[in-house]
Amino acid sequence: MMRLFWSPRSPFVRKVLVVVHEVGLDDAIERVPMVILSTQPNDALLALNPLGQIPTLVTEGGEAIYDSVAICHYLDVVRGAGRLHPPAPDARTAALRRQALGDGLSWLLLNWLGERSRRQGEQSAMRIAAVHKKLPHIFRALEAEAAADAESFDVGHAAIVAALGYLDFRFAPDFPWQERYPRLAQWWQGAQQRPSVAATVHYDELATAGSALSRQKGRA
Ligand SMILES: N[C@@H](CCC(=O)N[C@@H](CS)C(=O)NCC(=O)O)C(=O)O
Repeated sequence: MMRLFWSPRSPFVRKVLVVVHEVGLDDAIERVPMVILSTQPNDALLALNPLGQIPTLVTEGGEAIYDSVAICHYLDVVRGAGRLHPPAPDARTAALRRQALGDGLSWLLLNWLGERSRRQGEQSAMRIAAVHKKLPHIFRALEAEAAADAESFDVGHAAIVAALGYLDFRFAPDFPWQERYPRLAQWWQGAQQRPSVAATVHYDELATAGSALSRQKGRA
């Protein structure tokens, strides 16, 4: 069995899980739960991945693979048929750019969440303003993607699903994107029909456990 160091709250993990399901490898991967706090790097994870981040995949042979871009490539191209990484150079470049767009949105949202979780007086108004400046640009690009490419699904689409899912999971009332970007909303609704997307919805295992950890800062 491969092992995936995992949390149901991470958008980068979700992208990998969408790929896992698309490639049909769900039964070949054991999920190892990790509570990740950016303020408290985890020693067990650092021993496998010097960045101390999830997702980290460990193969049957004991090789650790990170980050999510490399894991998706490994699962799809090395273990699967490469359907999510189109072989034609131009299409591959477009898929990787789409992946960067989705991952970049996830990264921005994680930073926004980190900033919001600080006490009021410690929050940086400049950092939050920078997030709000970037978001419309990112969403216009996503809206254009949705219009141009309604049917196909590659690793970039998996990254976009993960980022939008994370936005709804953490920020839904603050950024009602579905009203503002109707083509993207339509694409998103269509994507929900994919078994890989339906099977990987976020949840907060800490909130449901009522653990004190859920109130700590720096969580994904
Ligand atoms: N570039 C990485 C980003 C992964 C990442 O930021 N993971 C977060 C959880 S969503 C994490 O492990 N944060 C803990 C840390 O950075 O110390 C990827 O694509 O896998």
